[in-house]
Amino acid sequence: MPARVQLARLDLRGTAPSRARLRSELPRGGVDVDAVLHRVQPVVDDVRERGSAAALDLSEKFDGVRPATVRVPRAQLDKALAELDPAVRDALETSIARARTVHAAQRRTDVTTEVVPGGTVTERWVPVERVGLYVPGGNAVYPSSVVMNVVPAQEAGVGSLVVCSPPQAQFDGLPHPTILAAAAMLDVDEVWAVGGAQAVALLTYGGTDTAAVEGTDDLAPVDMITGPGNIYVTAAKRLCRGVVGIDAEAGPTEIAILADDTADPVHVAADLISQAEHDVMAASVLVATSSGLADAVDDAVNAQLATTKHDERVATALSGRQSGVVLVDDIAQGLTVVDAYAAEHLEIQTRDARAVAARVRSAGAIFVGPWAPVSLGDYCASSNHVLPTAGCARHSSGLSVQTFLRGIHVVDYSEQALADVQHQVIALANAEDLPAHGEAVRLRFAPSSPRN
Ligand code: HSO
Ligand code: ZN
Repeated sequence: MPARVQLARLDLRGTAPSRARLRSELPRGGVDVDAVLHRVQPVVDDVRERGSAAALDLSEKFDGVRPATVRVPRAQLDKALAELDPAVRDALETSIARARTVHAAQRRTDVTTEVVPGGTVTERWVPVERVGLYVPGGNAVYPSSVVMNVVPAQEAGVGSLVVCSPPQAQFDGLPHPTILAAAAMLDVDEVWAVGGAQAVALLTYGGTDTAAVEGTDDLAPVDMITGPGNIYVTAAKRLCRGVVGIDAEAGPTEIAILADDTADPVHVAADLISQAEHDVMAASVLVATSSGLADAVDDAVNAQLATTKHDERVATALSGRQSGVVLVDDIAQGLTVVDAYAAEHLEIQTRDARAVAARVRSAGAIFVGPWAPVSLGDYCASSNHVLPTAGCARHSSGLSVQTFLRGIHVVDYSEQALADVQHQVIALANAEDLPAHGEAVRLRFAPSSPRN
């Protein structure tokens, strides 16, 4: 069992820290994606040149297993679903049905604005055509992430979906059976057994799968890649971005809890531990208005560490520089801190939690009051669990139907509507020294124009 864990403390009471100081002093981890780019670039280049043959070689090298084919045969998806534990199947059904509820409500309708009589602009929402959804292997198996990626894409109307997940030696080069079963439940029949940077590259550039039994399959490139992954996946996303769209560069998971003396320390400790369980790099941060609560949480964390399964991983995450307790004077200062931190997940465990939550400006998702732990959001709240990390919630949102839509402006003007604004267009074109822009309008109405 790990030694007693003491969450590092930052005492901001009686101070008015600037935004810059908060950014530099709040607990924060960070992975150095730049440091691995030089190792990932050759992987991307190899897959770009040799397609699935390279991906299979790289799987053998990095995952220790060479799948027979990249594309998982349909029969394997059906088999995984038939063999799925009924309790897990039932839970996934609940998770899928609930996720559909919120994501279906996010669909956008086209909006046409009549700017002037005869002149309209329509914002037309069009789904991305083909999307690749990355589901990591590693420490844990995440069928829930299949749900959280696939459901918004489907509700957005994406017609063509590929789920990618690393091949596992213990399953003869197939991805984990629960991942396959989840894909089957969601009616996704294109699953590729490939992970890491090679998966991102293969999704980006495509290839040809020489299947032993089924003939030759086209591994068509996608338009966009979503889903979290390890540092190599993130580095590959950075390298392929532009050729392909990406959702975000996901970092290790984070939970922040804003709590006052009404919070139950046992619940707070359990929630901090729950996300620390993901990864030794995961971040758990308590922002407390009461040092009594902070002490009680320390005790509760250590009591729960004695029985939690992944105790070493949790202890490492909680002792890391990315985790800790921040002591604040009051809720107002606490809100300044949580906004500066911009957590992936923020729990509000205070008096009047709903009113406090309404004042938060930056978080990937907010969990209000004692009955909305992050674990609920991870699986069954109906919200999405693919959320911005590393402070990116200051400028970005989690996965939603919107992620998979493009808003196309459709400009439709009559002759009169253009005539009415011709002088303004010409004046701006001249001001920018782009007279041909103005000419394109002027000549439509000039006496020398053949139509006049
Ligand atoms: N908390 C993770 C998602 C997850 N948790 C999947 C359990 N399974 C990042 O939001
Ligand atoms: Zn989680």
